[in-house]
Amino acid sequence: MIPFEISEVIELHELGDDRGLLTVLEQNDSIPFEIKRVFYIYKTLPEIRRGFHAHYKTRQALVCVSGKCKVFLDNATRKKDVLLDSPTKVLILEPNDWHEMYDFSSDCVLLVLASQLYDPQDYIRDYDKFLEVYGK
Ligand code: T46
Repeated sequence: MIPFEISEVIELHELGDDRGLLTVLEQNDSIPFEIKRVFYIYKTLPEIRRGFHAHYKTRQALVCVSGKCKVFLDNATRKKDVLLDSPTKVLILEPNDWHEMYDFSSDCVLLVLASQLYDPQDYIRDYDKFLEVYGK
Protein backbone atom coordinates (compact mmCIF):
# COMPACT_ATOMS: atom_id res chain seq x y z
CA MET A 1 0.00 0.00 0.00
CA ILE A 2 1.25 3.51 -0.84
CA PRO A 3 2.08 5.42 2.36
CA PHE A 4 0.06 8.62 2.53
CA GLU A 5 0.32 11.61 4.78
CA ILE A 6 -2.28 11.75 7.55
CA SER A 7 -5.33 13.95 6.96
CA GLU A 8 -5.19 17.01 9.17
CA VAL A 9 -6.89 20.30 9.88
CA ILE A 10 -4.71 23.36 9.47
CA GLU A 11 -5.43 26.88 10.63
CA LEU A 12 -4.80 29.66 8.11
CA HIS A 13 -3.78 33.23 8.87
CA GLU A 14 -6.45 35.86 8.71
CA LEU A 15 -5.20 39.00 7.01
CA GLY A 16 -7.38 41.84 8.14
CA ASP A 17 -7.59 45.57 8.18
CA ASP A 18 -10.43 48.06 8.49
CA ARG A 19 -11.75 47.05 5.05
CA GLY A 20 -12.44 43.47 6.14
CA LEU A 21 -10.72 40.10 6.14
CA LEU A 22 -8.79 38.05 3.60
CA THR A 23 -7.44 34.50 3.80
CA VAL A 24 -5.09 32.87 1.28
CA LEU A 25 -4.92 29.30 -0.04
CA GLU A 26 -1.64 28.90 -1.90
CA GLN A 27 -0.17 25.89 -3.65
CA ASN A 28 2.88 24.43 -1.91
CA ASP A 29 2.37 26.74 1.03
CA SER A 30 -0.87 26.03 2.92
CA ILE A 31 -1.93 23.58 0.20
CA PRO A 32 0.64 20.74 -0.01
CA PHE A 33 -0.11 19.76 -3.63
CA GLU A 34 -0.50 21.16 -7.12
CA ILE A 35 -4.10 22.38 -7.50
CA LYS A 36 -5.68 20.96 -10.67
CA ARG A 37 -9.37 21.40 -9.91
CA VAL A 38 -11.65 23.52 -7.77
CA PHE A 39 -15.32 22.87 -6.97
CA TYR A 40 -17.76 23.91 -4.30
CA ILE A 41 -20.73 22.28 -2.63
CA TYR A 42 -23.65 24.43 -1.53
CA LYS A 43 -27.40 24.39 -0.86
CA THR A 44 -27.06 20.96 0.76
CA LEU A 45 -30.03 20.17 2.99
CA PRO A 46 -29.19 19.67 6.71
CA GLU A 47 -30.33 16.02 6.79
CA ILE A 48 -28.19 15.08 3.80
CA ARG A 49 -24.98 13.10 4.13
CA ARG A 50 -22.73 12.98 1.05
CA GLY A 51 -19.33 11.68 0.06
CA PHE A 52 -19.25 7.98 1.06
CA HIS A 53 -16.02 7.25 -0.76
CA ALA A 54 -12.22 7.32 -0.63
CA HIS A 55 -9.81 7.92 -3.51
CA TYR A 56 -6.81 6.17 -5.03
CA LYS A 57 -4.80 9.29 -5.83
CA THR A 58 -6.74 12.51 -5.25
CA ARG A 59 -5.62 14.74 -2.39
CA GLN A 60 -8.04 17.49 -1.44
CA ALA A 61 -8.33 20.57 0.73
CA LEU A 62 -11.78 21.36 2.15
CA VAL A 63 -12.78 24.70 3.63
CA CYS A 64 -16.18 26.15 4.49
CA VAL A 65 -15.85 29.65 3.07
CA SER A 66 -19.36 30.27 4.41
CA GLY A 67 -21.32 28.45 7.12
CA LYS A 68 -20.25 25.10 8.53
CA CYS A 69 -20.40 21.34 8.11
CA LYS A 70 -18.83 18.23 9.62
CA VAL A 71 -16.68 15.59 7.95
CA PHE A 72 -16.48 11.99 9.12
CA LEU A 73 -13.08 10.41 8.38
CA ASP A 74 -12.12 6.74 8.41
CA ASN A 75 -8.69 5.57 7.25
CA ALA A 76 -9.35 1.95 8.28
CA THR A 77 -7.34 2.37 11.49
CA ARG A 78 -9.01 5.42 13.04
CA LYS A 79 -12.37 7.14 12.69
CA LYS A 80 -13.00 10.76 13.59
CA ASP A 81 -15.27 13.71 12.97
CA VAL A 82 -13.97 17.12 11.99
CA LEU A 83 -15.92 20.36 12.29
CA LEU A 84 -15.28 22.92 9.58
CA ASP A 85 -16.79 26.11 10.94
CA SER A 86 -14.45 28.85 9.83
CA PRO A 87 -12.99 30.12 6.52
CA THR A 88 -9.57 29.83 8.19
CA LYS A 89 -9.90 26.09 8.93
CA VAL A 90 -8.79 23.74 6.13
CA LEU A 91 -9.01 19.96 6.13
CA ILE A 92 -6.19 18.45 4.10
CA LEU A 93 -7.85 15.20 3.09
CA GLU A 94 -5.63 12.33 1.99
CA PRO A 95 -6.86 9.75 -0.56
CA ASN A 96 -6.99 6.89 1.95
CA ASP A 97 -9.64 8.52 4.14
CA TRP A 98 -13.19 7.32 3.54
CA HIS A 99 -15.17 10.53 4.06
CA GLU A 100 -18.74 11.63 4.61
CA MET A 101 -19.83 15.27 4.86
CA TYR A 102 -22.89 16.06 6.98
CA ASP A 103 -24.63 18.62 9.23
CA PHE A 104 -24.49 21.32 6.57
CA SER A 105 -25.73 24.74 7.69
CA SER A 106 -28.11 26.39 5.23
CA ASP A 107 -25.45 29.01 4.34
CA CYS A 108 -22.67 26.42 3.90
CA VAL A 109 -20.40 26.78 0.88
CA LEU A 110 -17.78 24.03 1.04
CA LEU A 111 -14.87 24.87 -1.24
CA VAL A 112 -12.73 21.93 -2.39
CA LEU A 113 -9.29 22.12 -4.03
CA ALA A 114 -8.16 18.87 -5.65
CA SER A 115 -4.81 17.53 -6.82
CA GLN A 116 -6.27 15.61 -9.78
CA LEU A 117 -8.66 16.27 -12.64
CA TYR A 118 -12.08 14.66 -12.27
CA ASP A 119 -11.88 10.92 -12.87
CA PRO A 120 -14.68 8.60 -11.71
CA GLN A 121 -12.11 5.74 -11.75
CA ASP A 122 -10.27 7.43 -8.88
CA TYR A 123 -13.21 6.89 -6.52
CA ILE A 124 -13.64 3.91 -4.17
CA ARG A 125 -17.38 3.97 -3.46
CA ASP A 126 -17.72 0.48 -2.02
CA TYR A 127 -16.73 0.22 1.68
CA ASP A 128 -15.58 -3.42 1.41
CA LYS A 129 -13.37 -2.45 -1.51
CA PHE A 130 -12.03 0.44 0.59
CA LEU A 131 -11.07 -2.02 3.35
CA GLU A 132 -9.50 -4.34 0.79
CA VAL A 133 -7.36 -1.47 -0.57
CA TYR A 134 -6.51 0.39 2.64
CA GLY A 135 -7.26 -2.01 5.51
CA LYS A 136 -4.46 -3.89 7.21
C1 T46 B 1 -15.03 14.50 -2.56
C2 T46 B 1 -16.02 15.30 -1.82
C3 T46 B 1 -15.41 16.17 -0.78
C4 T46 B 1 -18.11 16.13 -11.75
O1 T46 B 1 -18.61 15.96 -12.87
N1 T46 B 1 -16.88 16.71 -11.65
C5 T46 B 1 -16.29 16.95 -10.45
O2 T46 B 1 -15.17 17.49 -10.40
C6 T46 B 1 -16.98 16.55 -9.26
C7 T46 B 1 -16.36 16.77 -7.91
C8 T46 B 1 -18.21 15.94 -9.38
N2 T46 B 1 -18.75 15.76 -10.62
C9 T46 B 1 -20.08 15.14 -10.70
C10 T46 B 1 -20.16 13.68 -10.31
C11 T46 B 1 -21.57 13.57 -9.75
O3 T46 B 1 -22.46 13.33 -10.82
O4 T46 B 1 -20.92 15.85 -9.79
C12 T46 B 1 -21.86 14.97 -9.19
C13 T46 B 1 -21.74 15.04 -7.68
O5 T46 B 1 -20.48 14.49 -7.27
P1 T46 B 1 -20.32 13.50 -6.01
O6 T46 B 1 -21.53 12.69 -5.86
O7 T46 B 1 -19.02 12.80 -6.15
O8 T46 B 1 -20.26 14.58 -4.81
P2 T46 B 1 -19.82 14.31 -3.30
O9 T46 B 1 -20.26 15.51 -2.52
O10 T46 B 1 -20.24 12.98 -2.80
O11 T46 B 1 -18.21 14.28 -3.33
C14 T46 B 1 -17.46 15.42 -3.75
C15 T46 B 1 -16.30 14.98 -4.67
O12 T46 B 1 -16.82 14.26 -5.79
C16 T46 B 1 -15.29 14.12 -3.97
O13 T46 B 1 -14.08 14.04 -4.70
O14 T46 B 1 -14.06 14.02 -2.00
O15 T46 B 1 -16.90 16.09 -2.62
